[in-house]
Amino acid sequence: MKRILVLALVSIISASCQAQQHPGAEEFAAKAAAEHELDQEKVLLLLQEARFKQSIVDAISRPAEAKPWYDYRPIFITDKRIKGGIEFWKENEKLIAQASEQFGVDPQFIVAIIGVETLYGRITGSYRVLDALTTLSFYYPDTGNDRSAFFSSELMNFFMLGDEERISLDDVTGSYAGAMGLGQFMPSSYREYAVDLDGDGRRDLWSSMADIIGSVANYLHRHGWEPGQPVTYPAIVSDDADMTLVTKRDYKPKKSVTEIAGGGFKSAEPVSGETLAAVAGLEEEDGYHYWLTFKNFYVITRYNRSPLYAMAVFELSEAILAGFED
Ligand SMILES: [Ca+2]
Repeated sequence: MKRILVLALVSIISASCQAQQHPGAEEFAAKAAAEHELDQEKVLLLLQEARFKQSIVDAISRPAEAKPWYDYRPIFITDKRIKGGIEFWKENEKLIAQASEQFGVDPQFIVAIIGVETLYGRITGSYRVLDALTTLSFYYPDTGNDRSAFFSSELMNFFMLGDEERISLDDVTGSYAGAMGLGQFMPSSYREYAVDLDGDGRRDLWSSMADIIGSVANYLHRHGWEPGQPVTYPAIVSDDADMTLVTKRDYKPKKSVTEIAGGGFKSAEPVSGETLAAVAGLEEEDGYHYWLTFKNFYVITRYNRSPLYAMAVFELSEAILAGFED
């Protein structure tokens, strides 16, 4: 009897040592219950189990997208990633063809996104998603761009996802930003865009290749992918080009190719004058190079807002396609 008591006491003490009280956790759990019908006590207990991680704060403070294109490109456009993509496509040829057909997305882009995100599943992230989202919700660093509200919303979606997909929330791993599985879906995207392509009743973005491939295709489709249409063409820039035409943030195509050509950025490839485009400037070692970017480029930036990301996906997709068809 005495021994049991001692053991019970030890476990109470160790549990209380491990529990972390995060600022705002109580309000978060109350909101989870009030607005999303989640179990308040369960949410609170899970939050107490979440760990603040300085490494996550450090990582969000220096994203790869802050690099110039000439430093960013070699991270993603490598022989290993191109060959890996050709292999991945061949290994999953039937599923990729099925998803491509069903969702109207060119297959090489499904492959390239999974390649850029996780090197075809080889690097899916080793942070606990619970730690990542808790850290970024309650301890977002002062970077001049406070995204804690975004991560708090993702944390809420993460708890909802746990109930819906029967996911064990305390051991799921992902990126430092909380992106999960081979396609690196954030919890809200997982809930909104993931599909159960293998039909087993669950959307599993870690181990069902059908669900993974289908979900990436559906994501692009739902954001407006136009199959067979161009992503981007190099621009020929005149000396007196209107540099205000160069996009700074939002790559949604708003001006016609004719209008942009009038401003000094002509497409190096034939394209109809009415096509809507934006202009991307990417820094090479010898200065900026410019590109006309179309709707599909914009759709890729829905996956990750950086034009560097979209350009890396585009270049990788071209190299993989060339190798696959060889
Ligand atoms: Ca499934």
